[in-house]
Amino acid sequence: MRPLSCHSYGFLLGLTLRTIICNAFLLTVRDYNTKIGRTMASPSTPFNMARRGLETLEEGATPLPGGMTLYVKPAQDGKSVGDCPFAHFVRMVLHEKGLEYELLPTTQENKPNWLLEGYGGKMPALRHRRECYVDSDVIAQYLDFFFQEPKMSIMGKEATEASTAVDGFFPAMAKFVKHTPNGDEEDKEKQAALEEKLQKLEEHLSQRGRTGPYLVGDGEQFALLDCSMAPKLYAMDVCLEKIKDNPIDLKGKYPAVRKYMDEVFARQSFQDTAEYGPETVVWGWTSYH
Ligand SMILES: N[C@@H](CCC(=O)N[C@@H](CS)C(=O)NCC(=O)O)C(=O)O
Repeated sequence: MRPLSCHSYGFLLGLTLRTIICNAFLLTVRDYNTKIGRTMASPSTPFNMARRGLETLEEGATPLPGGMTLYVKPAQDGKSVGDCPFAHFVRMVLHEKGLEYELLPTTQENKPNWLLEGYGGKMPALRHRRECYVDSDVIAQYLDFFFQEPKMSIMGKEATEASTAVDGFFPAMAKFVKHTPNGDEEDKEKQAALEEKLQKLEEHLSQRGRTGPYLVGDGEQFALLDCSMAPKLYAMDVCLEKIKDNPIDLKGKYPAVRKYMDEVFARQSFQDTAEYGPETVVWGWTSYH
């Protein structure tokens, strides 16, 4: 048997270190999800990547910036960016961290085989050199773990409180927006369910002692949770006006929520990533009707 060269030892050391770091990342994600009571999809690890159609690693212990491609839902034309709030969330994190990436709106027909076979074709999918992650929460935490500036995940009691305040908002909003016709009994029930969630968020944002505009703790730190919520609130804002005939007076009934929405919509990372605009949001959401 040929002895291992220095290069091989370096590679093995790099692979071992990287495995340890990736596993630390996965444990952090699991810990975070357990703390906020969420389950997660199984992301790739160095050991299962080969099975998932990706090449084995040869680089150093920690991932480097660059070489990132984000596969996202396309708009109606099949080429421009679609209205996916989960993809928008990931893009906001990338922009907050100043990370460069290639954006690939991808139709079902154009999905690469490794994405279809290894990841069920799920999007958003972040390919980072020889690794791939799917599920917006997992991607966001991957980015925050390895590219720490600015640090955007906040742990502990304050994070749990903020997560609880937004829990169930998106499903309630989606059920209301997808329902037709507007104004029937079922529609009113779905509106009431959404308003319950808005009230919970209103109370959270109106708590005494908050000094900043954002969701977690005193509201001073812009966090992953804000990146996750901003596109979902944007979808609600557009759909209430353009699809549901303005049934909820946000400014009058939920002023703190309205103020929060205006604040996060004005954020540069949101502005830079909301190019799909209201028309695409309406197209996306009316496709369920
Ligand atoms: N739980 C997933 C949801 C992702 C999702 O629903 N993506 C949809 C659009 S919002 C999508 O990309 N659909 C197009 C496709 O899968 O081809 C996440 O957080 O990433």
